[in-house]
Amino acid sequence: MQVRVEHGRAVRVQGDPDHPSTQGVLCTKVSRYPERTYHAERVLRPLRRFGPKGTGRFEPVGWDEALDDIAARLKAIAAREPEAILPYSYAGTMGLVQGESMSARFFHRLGASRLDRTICASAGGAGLAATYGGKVGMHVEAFARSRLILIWGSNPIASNLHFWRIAQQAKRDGARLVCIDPRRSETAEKCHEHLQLLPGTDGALALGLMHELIALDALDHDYLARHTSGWELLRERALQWPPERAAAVCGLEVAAVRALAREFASTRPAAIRLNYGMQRVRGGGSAVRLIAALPCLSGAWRDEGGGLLLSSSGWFPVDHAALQRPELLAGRQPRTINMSTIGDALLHEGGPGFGPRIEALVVYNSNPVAVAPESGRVVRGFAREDLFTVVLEHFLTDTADHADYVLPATTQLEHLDVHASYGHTSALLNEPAIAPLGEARSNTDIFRALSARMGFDEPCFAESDEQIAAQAFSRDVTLERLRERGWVQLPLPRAPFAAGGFPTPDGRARLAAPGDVPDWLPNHESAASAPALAARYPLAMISPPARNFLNSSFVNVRSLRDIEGEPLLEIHPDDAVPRGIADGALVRVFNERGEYHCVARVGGRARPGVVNGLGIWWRKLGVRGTNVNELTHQRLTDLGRAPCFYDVLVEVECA
Ligand SMILES: Nc1nc2c(c(=O)[nH]1)N[C@H]1C(S)=C(S)[C@@H](COP(=O)(O)OP(=O)(O)OC[C@H]3O[C@@H](n4cnc5c(=O)[nH]c(N)nc54)[C@H](O)[C@@H]3O)O[C@H]1N2
Ligand SMILES: Nc1nc2c(c(=O)[nH]1)N[C@H]1C(S)=C(S)[C@@H](COP(=O)(O)OP(=O)(O)OC[C@H]3O[C@@H](n4cnc5c(=O)[nH]c(N)nc54)[C@H](O)[C@@H]3O)O[C@H]1N2
Ligand SMILES: [Mo]
Repeated sequence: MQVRVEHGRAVRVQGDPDHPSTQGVLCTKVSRYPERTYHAERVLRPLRRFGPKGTGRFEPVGWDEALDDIAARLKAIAAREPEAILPYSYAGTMGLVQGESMSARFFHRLGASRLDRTICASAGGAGLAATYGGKVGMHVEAFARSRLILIWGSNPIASNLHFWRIAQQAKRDGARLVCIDPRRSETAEKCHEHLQLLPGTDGALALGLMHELIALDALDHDYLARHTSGWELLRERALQWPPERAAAVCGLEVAAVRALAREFASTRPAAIRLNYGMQRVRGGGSAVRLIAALPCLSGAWRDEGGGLLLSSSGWFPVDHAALQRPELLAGRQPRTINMSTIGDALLHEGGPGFGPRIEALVVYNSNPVAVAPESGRVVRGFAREDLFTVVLEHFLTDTADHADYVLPATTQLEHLDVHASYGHTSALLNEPAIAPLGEARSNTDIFRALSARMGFDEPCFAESDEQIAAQAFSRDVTLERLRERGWVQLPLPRAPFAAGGFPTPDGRARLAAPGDVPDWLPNHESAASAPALAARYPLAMISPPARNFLNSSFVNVRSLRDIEGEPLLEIHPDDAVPRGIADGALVRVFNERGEYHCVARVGGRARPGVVNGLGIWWRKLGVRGTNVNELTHQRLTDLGRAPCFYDVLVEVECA
C-alpha cells in the first residue's frame, strides 16, 4: 500500500501497482483507512474508567500514571499467581511486529496463562496440516492458468478481492467457476454454477465426489501410489458415500454432485480455492482433510494451475522464536486458555482442571465482546467488577467499554511492521507514513514500557521495532531486501506438489491412517444431530462477514456503515412468508442463548432452511445493543479447538 502524505497528514492510500498479486487494487474498506485513522472518535489519550463496567465512562490520564498503575496491579497478581493473568489478541493487525512479538515476550516472562488462538482458522489449518504437513498450497497467481476453479466456502468478492481478480482473468481465458456455498453470495452470482449446499455438509460432498471419481475410474493411480498414504482406507470410506447419500445430506440434486465430479475429473488444470468459511462447523477439520484429498485423487496437483489453496502462510520463513522468545518461560508451562471459549473462561470460578480464576486480562488487536461466540456469556465475563482489564485500542469498542484502562494504539499508518500472508506469497514491509496521532503508542512500545516497569531487564525487552522486524523472517527475506521494493516474493514453484514433496515426514499427502479415516460429521446443531432442538429452532444460521466490514473493524466508519445500512438477516421467501416477515421488517432472531434484532432481507441470497446473519456489527451500533454472536455457542470443532460460528439453529419472528 502506498500513502500520499501532505503536510504530515495521510490524504490518500492506494495499492502498489507493481505488487504481483494485488496489482494496485485496494478493497473498499482499506481504501477508507485514512477516514478510519482520523476518525473523530479515535482514542488518543490513555483513559481510566470511572463508571460501572461496560458503560464506557472514562477520564483521561497521563501515560505514566496509567502504566505505573497497570504494572503495579499486574505485579501484585503475578506475585501470587501469574496464571491469573491472560492476554487476549487476534487479527486487529496481523503484522509480525505489532502482533505477537514484544507482547509475547512480556507474557512469557511474566508466566501468564497462554492463549490458544483458535477463533478463525485453526480447524481448517489442522485439517490442512494433517493432510499436507503444513499450511501450504497453490501459488495464488497460478489460478490464472486454471480451467476449472471451485470456489469453496469463500466469498472472495467480499473477503479476498485479489484472488477474485485472478479468477476473473482465468474466466476470461475460458475457465469455469463453480461456487460451493450455502449463501448466494456476491461471488456465487458471478460464477457459472452455484452449489448451494446446507452449512456443514462439505465433507459429505467431498465424499460423494470421491465415490464418483472411483466409479468413473477417474483416479490418478500413479499419483496416489507415489505421493500419498492411506488411500486404501479413504477409498473404503468413500465407497460408503454414493452421490445419492451425499446429495441427501447436502440438500443438493444428485445430478449436480455427479456433474461436478465429472467436470473435476475431466478438466485440467483444475483448482480449488478453499476458504475458512466452510470450517466454522463441528466437522470443519475433517471436511478440510476430505477436500484436500481431492486434487491428490485426480492428480490435479501435477499441473500449474491445479491443486488447492486454503492457506499459504506455511510457506513463509517466519522466525516465531526470535519474535516471541519462548525461552523466557524458563521451563514453566503455564496453562492455555482457548480464546474461543473466553465467555466460559471468564465466568469460571477456578479450580481443578481449570486452574486459577482469571483476575486480569490484557486485550490488544481484538474485540472479543463483539466477535467471540455466545456473547451473552462473554459480556457477563467482561462485566465482572473484580476483573482487571486493560485494552489497547484505536476506538471505544464494545470490549474497550469494559476496560479499566484503555491505552491508545497506533494504526498501520503510524507504526513499523512486516507481514506474512495467508493468501499470497510475498512478505511485506509496512513503513510508518505519518507520526502517531495524539498520544498514541504502538503495541510494542506499550509492552516495552510495561516491561521496564515490571523490572524485566533481559536485552530483548529493549529492542526497537526495527530490530524486531529484522528478525521476523529467517533465510533470505531480510529487512534490507524488503526495503528495496516494499515486498519480497517467496521463491515458490508454480506447481509445488507436481512430484509430491509435501512437507510431511515422508513427503506424501496423508489421506488417512489406521484408526484415523476422516468422515463427515453432522453439525452440533442440526435436525440430524439434535432433533428436539431443531423442532424449536428450525432454521440453520450462518454469519459470514458483511462486505464492507473487516470482522468488527470499520463498523464505526460512517461511509462504510452507510453502505451496509443496518444489521441484516437474509431469509428465503419460503421461510419468510409463513412467518409473516416482509422485506425490510425488523425481526427478532433467537434461540435458547439469546436474541438479536435486525432487519430482514427477504430474497434469494438465503437458501430455504438457512438464514444469513451478516456480521460482525458492534453491539452498541446494532439495533438493540446486541449482535449476531448473541446466538452462537462455545462448542468446538473436531480438530483445532475452533468455534462453530456457522453451526447454529435459530428461530425468527417479526419484532
Ligand atoms: N470484507 C471482508 N473481508 C475479509 C474479512 C471480513 O470480515 N470482511 N475477514 C478476513 C478474515 S479474518 C478471514 S478469516 C477471511 C475469511 O474469508 P473466507 O474464508 O472467504 O470467509 P467468509 O467470507 O467468512 O466465508 C466465505 C463463505 O463461506 C460461506 N459458508 C458459510 N458456511 C459454509 C459452509 O458450511 N460450507 C460452505 N461451503 N460455505 C460456507 C459463507 O456463506 C461465505 O459466503 O476473510 C478476510 N477478509
Ligand atoms: N459470528 C461470527 N463471528 C466471528 C466471525 C464470523 O464470521 N461470524 N469471524 C471470526 C474471525 S474469522 C475472526 S479472524 C475474528 C476476528 O476478531 P478480531 O481479531 O477481534 O478482529 P476485529 O473484530 O477486526 O477487531 C480487531 C480490533 O483490533 C483493533 N486494532 C487494529 N489494529 C490495531 C493495532 O495495531 N493495535 C491495537 N492495539 N489494536 C488494533 C481494531 O481497532 C479492532 O477493534 O472474529 C471471528 N468472529
Ligand atoms: Mo479470520
